[in-house]
Amino acid sequence: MFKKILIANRGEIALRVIRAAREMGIESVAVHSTADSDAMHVRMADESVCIGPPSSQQSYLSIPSIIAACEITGAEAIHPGYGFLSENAGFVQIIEDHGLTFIGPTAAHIRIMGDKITAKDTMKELGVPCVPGSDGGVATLEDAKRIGEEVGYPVIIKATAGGGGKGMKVAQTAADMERAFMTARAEGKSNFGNDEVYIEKYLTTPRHIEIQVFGDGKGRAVHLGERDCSLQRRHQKVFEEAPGPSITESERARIGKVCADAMANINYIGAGTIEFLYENGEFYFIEMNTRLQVEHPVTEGIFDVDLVREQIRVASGMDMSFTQENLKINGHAIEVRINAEKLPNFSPCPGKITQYHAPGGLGVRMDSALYDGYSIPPYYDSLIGKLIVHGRDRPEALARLKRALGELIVDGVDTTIPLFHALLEEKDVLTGDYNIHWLEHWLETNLGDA
Ligand code: MV4
Repeated sequence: MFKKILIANRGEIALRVIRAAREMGIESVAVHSTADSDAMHVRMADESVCIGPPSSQQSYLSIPSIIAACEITGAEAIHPGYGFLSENAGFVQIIEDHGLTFIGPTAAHIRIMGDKITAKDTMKELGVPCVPGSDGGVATLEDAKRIGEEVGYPVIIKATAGGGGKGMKVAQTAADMERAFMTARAEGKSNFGNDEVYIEKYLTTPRHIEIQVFGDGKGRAVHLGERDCSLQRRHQKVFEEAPGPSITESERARIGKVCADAMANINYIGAGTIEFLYENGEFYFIEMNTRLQVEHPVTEGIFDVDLVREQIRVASGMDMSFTQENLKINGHAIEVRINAEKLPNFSPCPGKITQYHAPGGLGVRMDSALYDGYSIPPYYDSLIGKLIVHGRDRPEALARLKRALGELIVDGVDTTIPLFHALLEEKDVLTGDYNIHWLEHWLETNLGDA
């Protein structure tokens, strides 16, 4: 096992990793920008290294600075958290070239899943059900129109290098194809330097269901059920839960096994998430994320596992501490993302926290790097906390969420807390009857959010 690891991240996820390391008897090294000298992850780690000025580009994304911080402190492995360098295959290669260990998948797996066409080809080959559409890339408008007719409109054109909804255009009819195809290509080119696109049948009212997988890199892999992350605004998730309210035990077992077998087959190592659209009882693969995700705590809640501890174990060559047979779901968990944002438009709202009080009690977990007097810098993501609740069933988790939100105090900046108070009054949220468009419709109707 490692004696010391470096966390190439900030905020709540840096604390999350430091905590797991400490419980394992591993020393932690924080890195930080000059804007984060007073940040909680710097205080909580055993050691810290300043790696650059405020801009992410010159600090949390600066590979030479992070490698140098490892060499200075003697850290043997790097945990990337999520975002920043977590899905950067070049970073993984450089880490390995320096004789260090990346706590995450191989550069090859990151590369495969980072290119959406290659990811889909690979998953299809492994027996994972995919959205019907083009086999691979579509180079010309003629081909695009032919595939549109074959698949049937509406279709969606997606940039192979895309993500976060960029480079994605719906064509409602054949007449719409030229505009959609050209725009998707142009967005792929300008955002990612890659104009290759592919085409899928457009599913109109799906849920976003993602399967948590975990591999040991030696041919063993398990699944830890699904999360329903359908409540999103502009591709930013705001409310996530596990298990999915619409997923039956037999569906979970079936799609879970397909995913676990696929990961075993490719010797996947560490945590991963296989994203599906779910409509009319069918799962359709869209993408795979080769990292620990923001919403991983809901899965930890219902399976009573520490996913970060498992990531560190397998990265050091140990086995996972669970098997598929001893992974059993207990109850229901919900996470809400507390962002420093002003409603109704969710505009970022950095500033000084004049008072912070975290909720507590049975079944409540607050993952946050906030403290009284902390100043949220304007340079990074607006996520300032995650409130995760667990109950014996969904109604109990919802009641606990409402109770815990009532205890939570974040003064000094605007936050998304009022949104959750309002959502917990909605029948569709209480019954779990929502899809990927529900929240944007609700925001338009109730807050006038464009
Ligand atoms: C789709 C889709 C409908 N049909 N693909 C959005 C981000 C990217 N990860 C995939 N996305 C979608 N792909 C087909 N074939 C609808 C979306 C989509 C979406 C997916 C998940 C959660 C929220 C969403 C919001 C809008 C569109």
